[in-house]
Amino acid sequence: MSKSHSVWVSRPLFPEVLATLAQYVDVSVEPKESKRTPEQLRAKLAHVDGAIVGLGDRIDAGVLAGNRRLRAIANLGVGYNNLDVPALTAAGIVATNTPDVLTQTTADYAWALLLAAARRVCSAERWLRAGRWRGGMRFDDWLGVDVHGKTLGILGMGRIGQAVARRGAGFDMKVIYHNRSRLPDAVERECRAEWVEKSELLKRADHLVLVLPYNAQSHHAIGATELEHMKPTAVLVNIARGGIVDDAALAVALREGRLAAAGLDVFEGEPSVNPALRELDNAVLSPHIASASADTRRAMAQLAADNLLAALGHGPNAGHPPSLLNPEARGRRTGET
Ligand code: 8YV
Repeated sequence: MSKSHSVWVSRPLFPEVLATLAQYVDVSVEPKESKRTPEQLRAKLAHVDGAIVGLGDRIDAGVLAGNRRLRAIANLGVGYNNLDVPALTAAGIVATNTPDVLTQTTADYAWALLLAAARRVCSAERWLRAGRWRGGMRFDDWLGVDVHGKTLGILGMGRIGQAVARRGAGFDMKVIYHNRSRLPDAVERECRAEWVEKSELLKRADHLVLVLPYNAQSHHAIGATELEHMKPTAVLVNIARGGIVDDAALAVALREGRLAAAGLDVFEGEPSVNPALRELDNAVLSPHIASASADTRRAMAQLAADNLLAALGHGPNAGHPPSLLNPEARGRRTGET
């Protein structure tokens, strides 16, 4: 029997999550994730009440133009720079994201990249797999840089930045951070983190982790000038967003040995990756998987589904999406619960 609302899911999701949706609404799911043009997105959204989208789906005023039906967009991610929230709000469309459920898993991955890049794990593994470990290895081969006991810098100190900072204690690290607003004293104490100016962060950090949201202000927050101020023994980790780092400038710094290594999970223009980065042995590269543990991706998908159902007036949270980005959008569309 057809239900009162229809939703579109822009990529395959966990079957149990789709089953939750299907209890309340008609669901159409794309068989694979793919980059869609604004025209394709407009067509997909034209005849549905809600949608679950991901970071590759850019939902802006152009995509929404002429759409009189859509009432809710649930983003699969805590970052939502793919959503033009003011345009959604103006159109009376509720927008949600997936905070909290991915904080610890994403912080773990920052450490995975930091350690892998600092200790050359991936290039050593490539070398071994290539059959090049035949004895005669020198005692001073494969020297990396230490992580323990060093100063960890964090740019962006929201939930994930704080979770990265807390892990620093286990490695006996001093933690310094820069954020637009300073954390309350109690949180700084708990994270054992000291606020510093950005220029000082760049100079003092032995290793630097980027965890800030992407917007016009954070575009190329780490560019050629910033890289010049970092230590040549430093590792740079980007688990935030492509575009926060000037990837071309980073590739030059890594090639010239002005930075020891980088661990990158996000890229400008991903899924394309700057070819200069792909050629570098001192760059550890992964395809935007910081939140990708089985438990966390399932929890993100479930939260997106819960948000969408609630926004459309279904399920235990009916009318109250757990992670609403634009409360001012509610009630603007006729017929909304
Ligand atoms: C992605 C993320 O959503 O939550 C975010 O902002 O960047 C990630 O969790 C996920 O990797 C899918 O692209």
